[in-house]
Amino acid sequence: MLNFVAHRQSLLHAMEDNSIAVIPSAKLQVRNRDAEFPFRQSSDFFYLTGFTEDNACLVLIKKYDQKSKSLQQQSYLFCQTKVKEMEIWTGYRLGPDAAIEHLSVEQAFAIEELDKQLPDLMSDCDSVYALWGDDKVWDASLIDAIEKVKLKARTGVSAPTAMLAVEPLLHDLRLIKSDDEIAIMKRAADLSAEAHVVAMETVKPGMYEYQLEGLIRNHCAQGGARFDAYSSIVGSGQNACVLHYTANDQVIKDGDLILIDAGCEINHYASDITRTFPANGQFSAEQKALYQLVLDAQLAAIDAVKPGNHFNHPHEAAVKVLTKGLVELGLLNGDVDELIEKEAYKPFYMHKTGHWLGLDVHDVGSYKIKGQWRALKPGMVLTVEPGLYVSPDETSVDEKWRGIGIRIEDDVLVTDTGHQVLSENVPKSVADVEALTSTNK
Ligand SMILES: [Mn+2]
Repeated sequence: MLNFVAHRQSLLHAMEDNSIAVIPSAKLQVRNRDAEFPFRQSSDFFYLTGFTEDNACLVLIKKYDQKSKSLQQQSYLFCQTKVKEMEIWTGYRLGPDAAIEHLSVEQAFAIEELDKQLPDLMSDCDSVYALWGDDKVWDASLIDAIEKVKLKARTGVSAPTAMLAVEPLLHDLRLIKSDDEIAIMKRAADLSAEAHVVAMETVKPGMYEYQLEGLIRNHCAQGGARFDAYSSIVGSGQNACVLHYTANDQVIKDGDLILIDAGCEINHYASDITRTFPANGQFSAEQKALYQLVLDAQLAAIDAVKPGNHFNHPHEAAVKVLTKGLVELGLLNGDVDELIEKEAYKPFYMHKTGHWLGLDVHDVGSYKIKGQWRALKPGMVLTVEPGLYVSPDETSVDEKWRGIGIRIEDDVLVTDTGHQVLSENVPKSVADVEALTSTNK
């Protein structure tokens, strides 16, 4: 069970004395005209409440109480009230009364009360924590509330004097996952892994890319995942060289490699897996050589995930293997160390080797602290995803290499002693991939 109360307590603990934090839910987003996307809660709001309705706001207060002469920490939730007619149209609402018990907040009110109550709640607070800059309308309403407190100055009330970003505190908490969070992320990775295997077993030249996307979506839904963690990338042939290809509307051809970057989310936690495999069950010589190189780079990078190393160590390990291999295969010429220094690999490998993973697929948490790469610590989860992409127009290399795009991505947890690959259940050796993709051919 995720412990949202503990998440709030940790944030309150990190906040300055005499401060208030105001964190809104996500809003419904329009897809077209009056049709909306399915609602997805804001990750920050979910982390602190577990509440999945829109039109809500969490207020955390850490204030010195004159009566009890002690520092009081309280959580208030503002949410939609229960209105039968509205619930008939848009669904069940928890309502403020039930919220107190269900979400273990000290008080809960109708969302319409928020503007009225904010000036009182902010009174005598020195600072206001918020996600400043996320939403200009929201920013304006908070500034308006601060102004209203200032107008009460003659009554002896003092107004906040500092507007602070809540992100450094909140996102540092989110960066280190609890055992409960890790258990959910493992389930998401396991389910996505199965879905990738299904795609490999089913692929055939002549299928549309989006049909593989549909297979993955269906498998994850049957396994209990309502949503994908992000839009799936299914790129066949040279489409694999487009890093964020999501058109997924081309026919898969005999001889194509297919790059699938897809992962479901479970209870708002993401998985993020990429595999690249041959449509007809057999790598060509060039495809196999580049694939093996990316795999070697990925294994070296995964090896570098351990406490004591920093975030960029896996990237450095991958770049070293890739550059050396590109020289051996004749795609680059020169001294390996000099080529790394000059970033000569960049036409073929232009992205970083990974990112934090959690409630968001590109999860929060800074990558550097005071200019230094962040040290890896147990409980962090990151992706390890080197690739090689030889553009169809890359005239500096022999024609036989052009149009090949490969990426291999796994989700890796930092443990006390090293790492655990959460997505280990998708095979990736050349032999295993050829065996899987040869099924039913
Ligand atoms: Mn990724």
